Amino acid sequence: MQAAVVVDELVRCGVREVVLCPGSRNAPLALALAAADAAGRLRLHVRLDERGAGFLALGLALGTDRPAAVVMTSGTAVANLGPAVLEADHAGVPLLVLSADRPVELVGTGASQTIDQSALFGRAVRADITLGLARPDDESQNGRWRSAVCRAVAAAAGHGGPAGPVQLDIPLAEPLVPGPGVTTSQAAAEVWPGRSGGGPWTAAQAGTHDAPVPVDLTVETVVIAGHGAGPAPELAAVPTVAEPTAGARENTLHPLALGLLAPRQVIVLGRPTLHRKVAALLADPAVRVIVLGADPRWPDVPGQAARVGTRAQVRGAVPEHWAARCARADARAREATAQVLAETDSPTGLHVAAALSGALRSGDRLVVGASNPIRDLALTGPIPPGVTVESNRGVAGIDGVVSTAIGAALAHDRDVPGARTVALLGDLTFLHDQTALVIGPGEPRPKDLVLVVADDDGGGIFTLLEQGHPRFADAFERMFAAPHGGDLPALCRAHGIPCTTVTPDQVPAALAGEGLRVVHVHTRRDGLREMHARIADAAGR
Ligand SMILES: Cc1ncc(C[n+]2csc(CCOP(=O)(O)OP(=O)(O)O)c2C)c(N)n1
Ligand SMILES: [Mg+2]
Repeated sequence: MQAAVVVDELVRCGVREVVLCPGSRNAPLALALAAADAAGRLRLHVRLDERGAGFLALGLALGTDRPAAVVMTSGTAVANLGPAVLEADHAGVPLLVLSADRPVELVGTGASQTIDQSALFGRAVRADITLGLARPDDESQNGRWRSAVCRAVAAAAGHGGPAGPVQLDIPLAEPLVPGPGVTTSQAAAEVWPGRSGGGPWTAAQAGTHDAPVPVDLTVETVVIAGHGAGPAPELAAVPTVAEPTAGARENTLHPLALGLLAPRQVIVLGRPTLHRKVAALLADPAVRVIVLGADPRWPDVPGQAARVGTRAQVRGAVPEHWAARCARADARAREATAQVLAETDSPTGLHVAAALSGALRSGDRLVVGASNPIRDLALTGPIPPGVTVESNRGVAGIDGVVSTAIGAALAHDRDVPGARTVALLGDLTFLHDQTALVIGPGEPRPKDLVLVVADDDGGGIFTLLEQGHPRFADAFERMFAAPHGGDLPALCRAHGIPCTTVTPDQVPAALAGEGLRVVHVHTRRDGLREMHARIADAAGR
């Protein structure tokens, strides 16, 4: 009864995508979810690995813009949600973790698969709610359970603050399956009623906080549009350094162009996560920094922000000489990047990113892995307008990217028939989430998802960081690059996933196809440090 009530109320609250990881303690939830899936009230995805399942739900939430849930058994199964919960916290993604639990009196008794699950995710969750143990025939629990579900969904969706993860812990006692003779659908039908009309028990009213900040545009200004930047049409004329996930922006400025400019004022939208030149600018005490956004944890790493609000109330116009200087610096940086790429024979991740951005079309969804791929796209873009870009920039982990891409693709091709999702990721990122390729025969599969893997046999990004300096060459390969020497096409074959190996210039043609597939590109990282130095040098001249 309790599981049926919880699932019914989740649906009433608008949850449509649920990921289930099999177990015994969560059997009541599994059976209630199976019935809801069969009735078409939600779509269920069954996965073995809870870590990937969390990211799958995160991708589904990103793709649908509404809370998605992940359900697992007790013990380490719940702890495996740590990475996805932290990402959802920092990126503001509505992720509901429904953890089945043992009755509280079993904690600390030596009972199997029993840990203290309350507050397991600490301050990373927006709410951490534990349901009471079901008492037979006590219908007064119906409202409590339903209101708790509504509270959990509202907290995840961002009621009174930013969206984020929520844990709903559900202690369950034996019997964990319905009595003799009762089928899955009969058990699901035996549910205490929700509100008449099919709506939620408690409808949480949405509202917005409006805090305009006066901004004088006659000062030499740039906008830094970071991860999660919202629309800001009043700033459209201001030269903008946009991360790939910031959405389409007008008057974009290549990140390397910043070296040629000395803006006096910076307006930050979303959270800057990528460029060292941007970090240096935001740390410059001579620059006036204005941060716009609704998150109480506004981004201001060096502690230099002068004003914080939700939107700009602009005065004056962008001076023509400033707009022209920015446009020239931008063109210079773009030419320099394209020129060095054309001059470099050995294929790199930058070549793959350049080929890929040129092949994207409006309506595509692009999912990008951390490490070099997102930086390569930022340097080689521009990504065509109408492409939605997702990347787990909350904590910038290389974990869970394949699962996130599958979730985003499943959401995307469900909402937009014929829609394509493309992911770009490194080889280590791909290998880190191998279990994402384990998809059961009856499970919903992406209709059109192509994973483009730039395989430089290790972590190419480290060649660009301090540890990539030649003086650390003796330790570098093993300690940082961590080559795997693996055969990625063979790994794909083991999971029945088609994989083609191509060169960077063949990437555009290789994108065509259907279902889940991999496009594998051999790239090199040995010349990357020198190549980036040449681009930066040419862009700064
Ligand atoms: C979960 C997690 N573990 C470790 C790291 C540190 N890290 C950042 S980039 C990277 C290497 C990624 O290599 P790959 O995916 O092949 O991309 P490349 O840099 O080669 O383009 C590692 C290990 C991280 N960000 N997240
Ligand atoms: Mg790599």
